[in-house]
Amino acid sequence: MKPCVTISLVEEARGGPFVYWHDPLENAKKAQALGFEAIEIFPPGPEALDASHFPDIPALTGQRIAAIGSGAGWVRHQWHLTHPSPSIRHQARAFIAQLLVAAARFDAPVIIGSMQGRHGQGVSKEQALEWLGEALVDLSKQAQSLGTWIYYEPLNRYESNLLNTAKDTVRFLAHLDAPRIKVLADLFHMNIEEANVAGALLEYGSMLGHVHLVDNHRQAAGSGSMPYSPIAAALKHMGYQGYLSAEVFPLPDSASAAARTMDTCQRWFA
Ligand code: LER
Ligand code: MN
Repeated sequence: MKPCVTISLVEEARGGPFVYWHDPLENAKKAQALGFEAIEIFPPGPEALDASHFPDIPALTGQRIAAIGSGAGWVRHQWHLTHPSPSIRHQARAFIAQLLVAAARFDAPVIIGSMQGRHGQGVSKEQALEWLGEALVDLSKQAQSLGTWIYYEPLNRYESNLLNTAKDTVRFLAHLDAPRIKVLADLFHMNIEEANVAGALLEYGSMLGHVHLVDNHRQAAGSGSMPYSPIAAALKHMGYQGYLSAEVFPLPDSASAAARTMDTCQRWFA
């Protein structure tokens, strides 16, 4: 399992759970000094990943880009995949498709978290899940043609009312013809929704593609009360070899949050 940290490039996401902010190359170097061989980027849009805007971090530092977040489509534009408006749903899907192309430059999968949206405002749960499924099938095809992946992230009930648990997520994805979708397990969301986080990770099995490593209060892993021993045992049992990416508040500051994450990775997940 490989430690990773998040870097947000989105001013409108200020106050959000990202370890580092802006200046991707400087922050990647700071993370590297602490031992992080990978970073996860939260860009404002696909153009922010162009060669003219975004440094070739893999070439400059040797670090991998573990994943690219798509949540700016929601944070900046209020687009999502299950919105009542067909044109907004279309814009949401196009935004993610453009990110897939931009991220392919780094062989990086794209995350669908807050862009999944929610039902309500005249949209039934069945309808919203149908739209979500159609979008995932289509985006899976686009990911396949680029040789990359989508990470679908179930959220807690306060952020989405579509799929909150591993049980519901596994059942939903199993019925889709979307082989390029994997699951992103965010321990913060799971700690709210699952009776047993380690057991829920085991339910994902080979569907698991990425992990957001975080403590129960959205701060750095190891600073709260999350039980990492059974979680690490479950991931080891599954043979999980992906990233443990710190999506946490930069508290008390970015450097301390990153260092605490690295300690926790070495203590439980090495
Ligand atoms: C996205 O990764 C996520 O976990 C959301 O809760 C962001 O706020
Ligand atoms: Mn997350």
